Amino acid sequence: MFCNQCEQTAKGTGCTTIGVCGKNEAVAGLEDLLTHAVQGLSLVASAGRKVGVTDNAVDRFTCEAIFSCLTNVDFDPSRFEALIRKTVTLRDGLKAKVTAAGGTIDTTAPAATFTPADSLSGLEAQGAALNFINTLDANADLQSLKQITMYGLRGLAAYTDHAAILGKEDDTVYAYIHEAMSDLTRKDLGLDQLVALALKCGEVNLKAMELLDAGNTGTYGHPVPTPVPLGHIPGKCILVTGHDLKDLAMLLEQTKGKGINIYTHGEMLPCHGYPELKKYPHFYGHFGTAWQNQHKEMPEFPGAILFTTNCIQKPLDSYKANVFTTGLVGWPEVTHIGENKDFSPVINRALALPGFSDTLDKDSVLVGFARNTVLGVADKVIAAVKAKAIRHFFLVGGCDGAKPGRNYYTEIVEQIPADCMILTLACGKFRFFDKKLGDIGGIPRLLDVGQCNDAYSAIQIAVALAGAFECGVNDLPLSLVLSWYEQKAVVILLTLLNLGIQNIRIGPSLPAFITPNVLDVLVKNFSIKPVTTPAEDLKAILG
Ligand code: FSO
Ligand code: SF4
Repeated sequence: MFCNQCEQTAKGTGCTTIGVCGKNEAVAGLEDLLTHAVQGLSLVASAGRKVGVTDNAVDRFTCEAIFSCLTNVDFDPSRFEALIRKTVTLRDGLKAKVTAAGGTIDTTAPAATFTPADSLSGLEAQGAALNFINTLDANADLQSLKQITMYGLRGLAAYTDHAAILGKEDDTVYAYIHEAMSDLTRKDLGLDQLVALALKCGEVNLKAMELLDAGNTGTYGHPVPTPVPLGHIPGKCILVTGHDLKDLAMLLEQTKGKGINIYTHGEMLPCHGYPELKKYPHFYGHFGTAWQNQHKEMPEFPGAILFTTNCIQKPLDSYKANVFTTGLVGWPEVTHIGENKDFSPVINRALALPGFSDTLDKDSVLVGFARNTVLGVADKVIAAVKAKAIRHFFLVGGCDGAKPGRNYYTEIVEQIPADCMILTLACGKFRFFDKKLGDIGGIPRLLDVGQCNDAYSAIQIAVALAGAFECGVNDLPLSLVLSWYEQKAVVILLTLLNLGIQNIRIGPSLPAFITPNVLDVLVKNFSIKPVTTPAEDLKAILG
């Protein structure tokens, strides 16, 4: 196997025998084979669009298949087998429709005519033999650019899938995904064209995140400032992790009046700010921190645990029987809640487990500072900047992970001077989310914008501030200090670059799939820089 798509890749170069994430050789091969098969489906779908043939089932499925290959989503070989077979069935069905409509399908790429083996072991062998990343291009820089787009597509597919679940779709997004997956099979694209393809991924992702924002706020209301307890109360309990608001809403509805309290974990924390979710009295508080601490935290949780999107790690024996997955997440032998979203097995497990017997009074944290709330106090913020009460804004956001170098993010937040505001989002905030950083003129200094996908909200805040100050986003007293781990962060970075945002600092280390020459292009065009030390970076930013 070879996989280097995430930040924790082995030795900073690539996982070759087993993934640091727990992905084994079989699953790595199946992911590669699925990606190859989806390229074939995409070639047909792109040819179809040219003659007016589209198929929503194909569009939705394409995103599910691509999202399944994102880090920490699915580790179950049998689910990949089903996805690969369905890809080929859909491809062949669509091929017939496209041909009947007069379309021409380019079958020179092997992906267009790929035939899956009859057995799971046969598929695993096909996946291993594929040597997928090397099929992208023999030239290291072109391969690197194609990898950037491919990983960006995984993030884009995730957000597109989340939005579609809430009924928000746009054909331009699906069309790009199919076109880009097809383009990854081409060998005639040069450096500039592949840079453009990657930036286009960022552009389309802004649309996908806008759709998701509309889905979340349209269904559950705009988040409002809400204190979230970090302790617990006596009673049976369920812990929900991942990113899916709809799964949480359905679980809250199904647990009404059952004496079960619902706690969030990881990226579900911002859900407490949504009016249509916080209205449930049994939606109590937040337990634990970011995804990489689940082995330490989940054995301590005395109830059932539901994983809704990505971020699953191998469940330890001490709590495996309490774990359930839904949506695209999967782990072999863990009970999966299918599309009917009947959470009875989760509820029954929670009722069978002891739950909390005592009250733990701990601090609370404030969530709910997405665009509507922040822009609601924009006049105060602008006045404070003009009066020099606010000197600078920092967006310290992105992913958390296990590396010791991630202390950088805790330290920089601690060292940012008291006359600066800090916006944060995604799971990286768990390094500092419970710090008491005070306020400036009644506005808390630390504002939690939300999940990783709420980067859309942060962008809207920056654009609105730029409008108010009649300048460009790059001219605002705003610095972005980002952390990355997986491919949703890759696509968000592409979105920021496509918007022309300069001087982004990124860490804790640069992606293994970016070659020195490609990095050079990014540095020259966007002045992107790796993080150094908090003191040095603050000095460079604040002068
Ligand atoms: Fe991922 Fe990063 Fe959202 Fe985390 S982009 S790792 S679980 O911030 O949050 O999904
Ligand atoms: Fe390694 Fe990350 Fe790939 Fe897992 S997803 S195999 S940890 S590079």
